[in-house]
Amino acid sequence: MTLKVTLFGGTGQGKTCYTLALLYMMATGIEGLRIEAQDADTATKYLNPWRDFVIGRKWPAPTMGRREDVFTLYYEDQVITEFRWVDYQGGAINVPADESDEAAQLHADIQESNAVIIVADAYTIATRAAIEAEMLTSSTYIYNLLNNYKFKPNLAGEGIGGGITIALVLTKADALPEEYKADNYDKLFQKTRQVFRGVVDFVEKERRKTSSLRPWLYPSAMLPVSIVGDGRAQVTAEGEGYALASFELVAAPEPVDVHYPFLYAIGNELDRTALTLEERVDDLEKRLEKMSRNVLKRILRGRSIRELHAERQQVAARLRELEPQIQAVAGVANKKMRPLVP
Ligand SMILES: Nc1nc2c(ncn2[C@@H]2O[C@H](COP(=O)(O)OP(=O)(O)OP(=O)(O)O)[C@@H](O)[C@H]2O)c(=O)[nH]1
Ligand SMILES: [Mg+2]
Repeated sequence: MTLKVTLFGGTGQGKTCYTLALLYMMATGIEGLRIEAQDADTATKYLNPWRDFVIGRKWPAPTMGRREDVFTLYYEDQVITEFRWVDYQGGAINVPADESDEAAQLHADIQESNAVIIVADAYTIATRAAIEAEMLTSSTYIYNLLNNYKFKPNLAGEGIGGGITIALVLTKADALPEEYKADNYDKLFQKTRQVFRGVVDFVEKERRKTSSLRPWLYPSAMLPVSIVGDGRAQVTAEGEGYALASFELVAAPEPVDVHYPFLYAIGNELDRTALTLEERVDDLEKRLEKMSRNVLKRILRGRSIRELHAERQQVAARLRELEPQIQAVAGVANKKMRPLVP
């Protein structure tokens, strides 16, 4: 039984830093929820670069390719779900699926995901012209991928599996100019909605259509986070052209708010499991058969569509059982996050 969370975003947006901080924070547990890596080696793989960051004050190296690991989410001593966490090199977004295995895999990951965590650099959003920020955060590419694999199939009435939870993580918030932090980040949220308007507009249109009786198909929210904490990193060079701003750590890091987007993603998936339970195998078949061979092969990984359907049903049923226990925790994240559509 696995839930799938795919983390992606443009080059240098802070995906790996966010992952390291999140796994570190959640390893010891927050409000009863705890993440455990599948094996000791996986834990070490994430803890080593985190140690080099905290003690050596060294940022992690840019990601090469794609990295997928299996974790288990616990509430107290109970297993809630396994989840597969996928971290991508930013470049994978900007390449067509028929030209690169990496890109085809990303497309498959998105189609298959229960939730996506989109990582975008708040400092870039705040300090660069909107049109440049769109290119640097890859917001248009991200919209394009979500549109093809999640939005469009759903609009065509091909079943409910098309919905998805979207958590937008706005990284490097510690470095934001004061005016972007004022009024609880009001200016940052405004500019982010402009930069990500493809996604925002889609979610807004869908929201108007959805009846209040059904769980929301596209829960979407954002939150500024920092893995270092206010005043603990300094800009060493402003961004220009393709180059993003660079930062130097000047004090021991104290991560801020990193766990909320993750809890939001998991919590909303619980709400949406009712939809997955309604999904019919022929709907899933119809949807998947339209996909390019290259992408479909990666979604199925040797399983038949029927087997995939059975697995999805199983995850949904299990999550439903555990819903009351973790709803309280997810509720806190829901309050903390800012809706993408105001
Ligand atoms: N000030 C500040 N800078 C950050 C923070 N998180 C990341 N950075 C900066 O952003 C850079 C890129 O972060 P990564 O996590 O490597 O970015 P990525 O999205 O994984 O990049 P690729 O794997 O190359 O696509 C870091 O080297 C830091 O300079 C943060 O919380 N605060
Ligand atoms: Mg990375």
